[in-house]
Amino acid sequence: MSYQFILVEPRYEQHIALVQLNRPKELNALHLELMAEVRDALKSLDQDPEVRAIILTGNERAFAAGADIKQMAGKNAIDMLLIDQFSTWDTIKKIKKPIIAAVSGFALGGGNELVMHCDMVIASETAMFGQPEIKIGVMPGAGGTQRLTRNVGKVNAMEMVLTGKFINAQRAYELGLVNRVVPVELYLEEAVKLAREVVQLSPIAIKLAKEAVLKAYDSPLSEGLEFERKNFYMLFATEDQKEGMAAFVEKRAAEFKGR
Ligand code: DAK
Repeated sequence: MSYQFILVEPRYEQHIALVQLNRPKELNALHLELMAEVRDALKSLDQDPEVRAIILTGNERAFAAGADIKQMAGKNAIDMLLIDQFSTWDTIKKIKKPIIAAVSGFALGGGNELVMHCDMVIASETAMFGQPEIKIGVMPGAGGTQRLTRNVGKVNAMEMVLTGKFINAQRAYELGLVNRVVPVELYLEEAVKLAREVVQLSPIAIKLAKEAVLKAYDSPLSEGLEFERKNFYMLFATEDQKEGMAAFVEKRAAEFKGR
């Protein structure tokens, strides 16, 4: 597939794919065309058996400064409804392979919401996170009020959503929005290191474990525990479970096949 607004390297490293948002002049503002490409790329990588983890990144100055305000400015409610951007975001939400966000610079509005669709987040010291929609007369529309609140708690989410103020990488770390903060020249490398750890494990166990962790967002504890239990049992039907446990007993490295 060829893309205009993103760069995609399905074989960035063994089992690791890289997707880079690429509208640098516009600070990677997420217009509809770019989001459609992100959706298509992630979907295709999700189906690519060689890929076991995906890194989503921008550039040093911006991960993404939000949805494209210039594209949205003239729209009315019916236009927005008919565009149905939610189907794009819903597809991204359903990607089964782990996605690691490597964030530097601005991650604002839809940019921060896209980060929150990822499973782990490495931030550069220069990263800034925010939901500034309130400053342009609207509010978060791609899950910001819900995911942010679950991630950072009510009062912190309220402060970000109701003032539009940005937080820096260190504060994002303190609030649990990112896994760690590294010097700017290392953020992509650190994301790759994290991906390397994941891709050597059983892809099928990773997939079912990701699904179970995400279930915690949507369900009461008892339902989530039931779900976890079923996925846990299911893994005992895999070759990877036999291989992983045999390798432990035989004191050797496991060779996982994702079956
Ligand atoms: N949209 C369009 N263009 C943008 C942009 C954006 N969000 N952010 C930056 N740009 C453009 C600027 O217009 C400028 O373009 P030129 O004027 O040079 O042509 C260029 O990028 C560089 O930006 P600045 O000159 O402003 O750079 P500064 O360093 O001075 O400032 C900034 C950087 C990030 C603080 C500033 O650009 C800024 O405040 N940007 C807007 C941030 C923002 O408000 N973001 C939230 C947008 S609303 C939904 C899904 C998602 C959403 C809604 C619904 N559904 C599924 C329904 C999301 C909504 C949003 O994200």
